[in-house]
Amino acid sequence: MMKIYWIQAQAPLRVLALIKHLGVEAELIRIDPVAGGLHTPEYKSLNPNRKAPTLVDGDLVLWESAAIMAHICIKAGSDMWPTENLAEQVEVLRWLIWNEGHWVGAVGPFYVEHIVKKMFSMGPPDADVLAKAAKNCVKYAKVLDAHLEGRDFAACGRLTIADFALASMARYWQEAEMPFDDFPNITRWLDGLNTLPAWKNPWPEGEKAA
Ligand SMILES: N[C@@H](CCC(=O)N[C@@H](CS)C(=O)NCC(=O)O)C(=O)O
Repeated sequence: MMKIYWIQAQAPLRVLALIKHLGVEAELIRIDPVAGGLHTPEYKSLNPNRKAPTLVDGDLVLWESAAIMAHICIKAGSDMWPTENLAEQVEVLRWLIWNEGHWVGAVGPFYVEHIVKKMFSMGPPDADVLAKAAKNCVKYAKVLDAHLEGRDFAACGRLTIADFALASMARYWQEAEMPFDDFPNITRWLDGLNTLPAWKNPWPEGEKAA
């Protein structure tokens, strides 16, 4: 059985939501980052970045949540990572790359200041950081909002792993005070994703919800 090492944070959240959505069984190993669980020699040998998630499937050790999601889809035979229509695969790839290259940096400061700091008792949000982050967030929110005009999903006209990647920080937009009030297509798309039970509650049974 696949093993997935996770912490309660947005990158592992994508993978946990995916396995729940697809009904894929995996051994879920929760790491406590506050207790140094990402910095043990054992974990470092799996993931030299000392980040979560990490997937172990037989001899395969894989990190980067987008790659992990693609691997899970291939194993489960899910077209949330298209493998038959390669034009579709390129479309999903474009949004996965845009996410890591631009969107994470655009919404990340809001997620960190409001959500991560609260989760790990790291003090109040830094207003200066947030004021500086607003312009970049709006710049890329405009791109995504325009793309989502008339669309319910980021790529291929259906749910793909691109949605889970793009929405894992943005899902917190209200509590994180992301400046999305003028971007109704983004908030409509996020509301739509929340109708999926596995997206709404991605955490394993019995684990404290974020
Ligand atoms: N691009 C990576 C991001 C991994 C990452 O940054 N994980 C964060 C949680 S969202 C983490 O492990 N943070 C703990 C730390 O840096 O100590 C992915 O998608 O897997």
